[in-house]
Amino acid sequence: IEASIPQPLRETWRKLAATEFKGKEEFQREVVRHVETTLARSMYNCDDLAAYSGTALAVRDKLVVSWNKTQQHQTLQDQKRIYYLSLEFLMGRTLDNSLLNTGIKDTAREGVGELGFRIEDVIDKEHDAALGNGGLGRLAACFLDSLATLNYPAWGYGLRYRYGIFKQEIVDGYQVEVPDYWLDFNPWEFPRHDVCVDIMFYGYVTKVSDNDGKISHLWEGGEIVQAIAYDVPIPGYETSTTNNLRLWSSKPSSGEFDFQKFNSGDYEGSIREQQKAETISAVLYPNDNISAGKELRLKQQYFWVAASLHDIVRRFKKSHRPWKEFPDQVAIQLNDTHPTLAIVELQRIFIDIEGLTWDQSWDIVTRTFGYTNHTVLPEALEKWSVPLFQSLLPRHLQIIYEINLYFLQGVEKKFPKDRDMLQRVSIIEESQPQVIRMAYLAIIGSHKVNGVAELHSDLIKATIFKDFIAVFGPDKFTNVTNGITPRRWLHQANPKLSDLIASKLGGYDFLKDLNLLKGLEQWVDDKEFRKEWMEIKLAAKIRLAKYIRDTTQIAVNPHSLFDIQVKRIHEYKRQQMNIFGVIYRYLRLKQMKPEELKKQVPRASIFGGKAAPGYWMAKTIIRLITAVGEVVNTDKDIGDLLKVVFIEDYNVSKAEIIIPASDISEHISTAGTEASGTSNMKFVLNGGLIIGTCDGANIEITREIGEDNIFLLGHLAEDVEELRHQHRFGKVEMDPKLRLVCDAIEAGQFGDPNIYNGLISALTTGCDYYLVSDDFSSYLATQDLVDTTFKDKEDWATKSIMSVANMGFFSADRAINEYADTIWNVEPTPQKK
Ligand code: 475
Repeated sequence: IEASIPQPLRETWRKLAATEFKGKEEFQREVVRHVETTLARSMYNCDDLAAYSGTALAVRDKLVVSWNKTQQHQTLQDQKRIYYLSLEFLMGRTLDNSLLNTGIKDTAREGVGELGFRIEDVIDKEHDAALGNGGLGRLAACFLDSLATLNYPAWGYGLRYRYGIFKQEIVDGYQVEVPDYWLDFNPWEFPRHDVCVDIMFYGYVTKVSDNDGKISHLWEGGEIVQAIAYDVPIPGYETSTTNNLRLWSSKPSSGEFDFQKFNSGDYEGSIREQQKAETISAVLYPNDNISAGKELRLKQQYFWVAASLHDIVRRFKKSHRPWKEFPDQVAIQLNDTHPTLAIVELQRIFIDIEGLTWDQSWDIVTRTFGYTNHTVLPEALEKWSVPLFQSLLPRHLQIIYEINLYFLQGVEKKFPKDRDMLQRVSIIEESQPQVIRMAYLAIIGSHKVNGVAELHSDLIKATIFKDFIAVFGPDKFTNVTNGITPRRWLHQANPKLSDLIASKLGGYDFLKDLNLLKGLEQWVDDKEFRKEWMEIKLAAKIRLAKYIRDTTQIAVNPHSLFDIQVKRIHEYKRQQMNIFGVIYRYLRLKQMKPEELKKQVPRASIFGGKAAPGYWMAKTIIRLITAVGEVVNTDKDIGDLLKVVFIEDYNVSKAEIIIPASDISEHISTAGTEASGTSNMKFVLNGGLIIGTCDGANIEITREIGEDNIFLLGHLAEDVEELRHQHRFGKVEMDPKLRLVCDAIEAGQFGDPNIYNGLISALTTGCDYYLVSDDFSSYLATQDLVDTTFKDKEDWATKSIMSVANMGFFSADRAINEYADTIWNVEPTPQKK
């Protein structure tokens, strides 16, 4: 590449090339330049928001330098790249993260300080990039951070939604959804108007045969929408590697503008088609762990997958290698089944466009893909109706039928005459109408399938994918336990704790090798250290208490036990069990004599999380929480002994304030339902203890930190089936304590009881599918144990420190290295400085 540009020209470019910051003064000059020129403001009208904008633009300019270098370097290295396909990237804010990862936070703090601003206020002006629902989307964001930090050549591919997850407002105790228009000012993205791909929908397929009688398929006559790339730089921590996240935005293709209508005066009609094209990337579906099956969602999936594959294939073609080397250059990871169409699309590209045979093509395809499953909940498993597919993607449906045919022929050979088996593993489910089981397609088209925690990976093998073990053998299925990035979830969210740890471990290396935390064990008996540790926790609680007072007017005592459950509201996550427990506590307190009351541990029960807009039961749970708060928080008998708070609009930036402030956090899903959970890891890494069920990653957290340092409760996954069976046959009496709670609700102690009919009948006539009744007494007893333990401040501090010291395993870096080793077969590409 070098040689193609004449020497003198090269030198001129080099001399003028953009460079990294050389110090505070240059940083300041750049901030002021952006405020004065890019934003056309001045010192007289520069508020916090303008200061944020100027700072972000200055930092962004520098990110671009390492970003360009990394991309050039990776292209020259020409080795295998990882492509992480995810419909969700829950990034949160970028400025603080960029400052920390590039090591210029101190410069920035001083720099903006001298310009009259506090860096915290500036950072706080940024709008979250909330292109995700919950765990799956945030995992993708943590993985991008680790991929860059570990110098893997990796790209994320997603959709550039104009509206991210809705903003939640609480009005009269109920959730109200407000659209999240976040693109007013987004300095972190770079439109690539030159990178655009035409994507077709609908149309028809014709068979044509050439002179040799070779048959090929033409898919034509459909509607065309254009995909435009927007690139987001992803800087690693303390490395020059800056990877790329490419998000696709939809717009009408130039051919779609209806000039005839326009000329005849129907201006509105002429732009109607255009608007239709733009709706594809307009909005993120707000469902977590549920598949809604809407046509627009399928359009989003194909649009994003087709654009991404076009890009990947184009990049591969530039290397002029033979097709069979494709899997040596490309690893594509499917984040759940949302991008499963990529398997079909790549097969289509190879056979319809590049002229490979079916077998050549299928071999390449299956060596390219890996599939990660994130849930066993039946309502979350994607199934698309065949008639919908037939109309939207007729050629893809044919290919799916063919994949299924060859697959079933193989199964038939292995299990002759087992018609039941054939029906069970078929990609097509024989329902009315027929549906396509996307998870099965993803398994068949990938070389590895993984779950996200040990229990979960075992469960998928034993239940939903059992037959596929028989077909493919056990080696295709594996586990990669989730992890979190310690950069955002410790260093950024809790800088004081990170600094204290660094002071004892002799530096910040633990942020890149989290196992080094083990060194904290040596300090567990150090008086001064323990004191500082607990002071940092208290400071985080004071900060959260202030936030709660400012936003809800509720005064919580920072010395009370902070019991936090923040996550999407879902029956399987059992926020209802938590609030029932709070009600039970309240009823008990109301019965106590003054001398007894004095012995109680004051508590603040803090909730946060969004309910999917159409999820009635989840919304009812929110209403019950706010209603209990209204009663309890104003009860003069109770005072500080119990406060109930619902924090509005839980998101990534709020998580950064909330998580460092927990004494205890709740991860109490019905055993076997939460695939992993990742906030459990974040809370423990910040010195909070957890109360939880034997579910998801709680089990591995227990293994790592020791069972003395976690409060486990409830039945095991292996008991669940039998318990549900008993409920269905009416053999379970409701737990008497839960009965008391239901009676209080039904008596109207928390307002109109009719509101909660659904919630209560789920426990009775609804057969208590999530087994709240079965776990309730265990839950209450364990909460009592939490109280007792909390009274012993020294014991609590020891548990907190020992837990953090043993959390190394839960770094997303470890998870990414496992993917690289066992699934992608990729090596890091570090650059020399
Ligand atoms: C699990 N989301 C957590 C986390 O592995 C786990 C999004 C769109 C449509 C349907 N579902 C989704 C999920 O399924 C999801 O977020 N799953 C979560 O993935 C990361 O830690 O246990 O519930």
